[in-house]
Amino acid sequence: MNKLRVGLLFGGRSGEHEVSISSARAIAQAISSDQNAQKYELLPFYIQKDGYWLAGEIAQQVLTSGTPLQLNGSNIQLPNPSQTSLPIPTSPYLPVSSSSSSAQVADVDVWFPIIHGPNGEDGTVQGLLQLMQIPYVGSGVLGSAMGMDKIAMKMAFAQAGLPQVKYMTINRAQVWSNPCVFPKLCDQIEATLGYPCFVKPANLGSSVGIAKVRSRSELETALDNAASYDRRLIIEAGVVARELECAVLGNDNPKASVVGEITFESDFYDYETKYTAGKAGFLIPAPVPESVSSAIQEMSLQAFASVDAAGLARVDFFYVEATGEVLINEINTLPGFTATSMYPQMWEKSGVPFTELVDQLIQLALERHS
Ligand code: G1L
Repeated sequence: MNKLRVGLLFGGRSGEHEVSISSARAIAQAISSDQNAQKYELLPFYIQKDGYWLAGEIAQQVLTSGTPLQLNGSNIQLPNPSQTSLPIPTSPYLPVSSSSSSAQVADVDVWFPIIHGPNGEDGTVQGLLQLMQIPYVGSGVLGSAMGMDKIAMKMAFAQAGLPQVKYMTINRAQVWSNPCVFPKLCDQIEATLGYPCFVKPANLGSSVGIAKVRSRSELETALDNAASYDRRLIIEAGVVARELECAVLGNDNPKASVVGEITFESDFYDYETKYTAGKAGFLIPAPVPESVSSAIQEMSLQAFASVDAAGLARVDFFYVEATGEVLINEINTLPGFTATSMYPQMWEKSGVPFTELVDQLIQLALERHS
């Protein structure tokens, strides 16, 4: 039987380059594990921080070492150093010309894209794979884009009747244009949401540009800063709550995992807390009443459908213990995927080990494509 060739696409131009490499390592191991090796052959494709695609030996080396390639090193000669633009299928950035041992883009039967779009706007990688007409793991263009845009996501949740924290959306022009308008905008935010509140760029993952603000001057600074990351901003009311998460797996009949809890000592779950060992802890299953976990599982499936997610997603919630309220925070269609990340851990505790999870995701990609 011919093995299915799995194109593992990782690295990329996003701020989560290193997370992508760690996730890809874990997935590569699972694909090469005893259980999966009879079915699948791994073809690694590494996208450097400058957008250059590398296949074969070099990509395998990055996976093995777990560290990014140094740019401008001896590893690669750019065809045109000034041309660091988008890698598209016809560009010299893709390994399409035959160099005997290297895998080719055209060899891939199914893509496993562990990656963000080039400018933080997502759905772009999925659009490229869609055009190639090859099945790929995870959500399509719409689901991926919805999952990266906090405003579009909240609109979908609201339409689905899912309870959320109070929020406002504003744009960069309102923050930057008229010095007479800006104080009124701040007044409105204070009146509607109060302090503390969170200022966030609408698009862009991994807590970049996010600030918790407790005063007018902090609000002004945070708005100005967030506006430098994105044209559209979102401001959310702060809640005193526990943070619970649920993993979803499937396409049209998705399943929800056991519920997990994130514990942390910092003020909120920021970039440093998220990626520094020991700063955050997981409790799986979360020690919450059964009524709370079943509500979360139900809401997770609704959220998954509301943004047109496919394959997998991690859905994050606030549990306001004082009132018993459960509020949806966000859906992540590109969750961290290292062996110790929350998403695979929640499935592990639900009876789906990592190797089987990777197998199921590939099968779901094929199912969705056919
Ligand atoms: F391919 C999947 F399964 F859909 C997929 C794609 C991307 C799973 C997880 C991710 N995660 C990421 O891309 C990352 C944000 C962890 C690194 Cl950039």
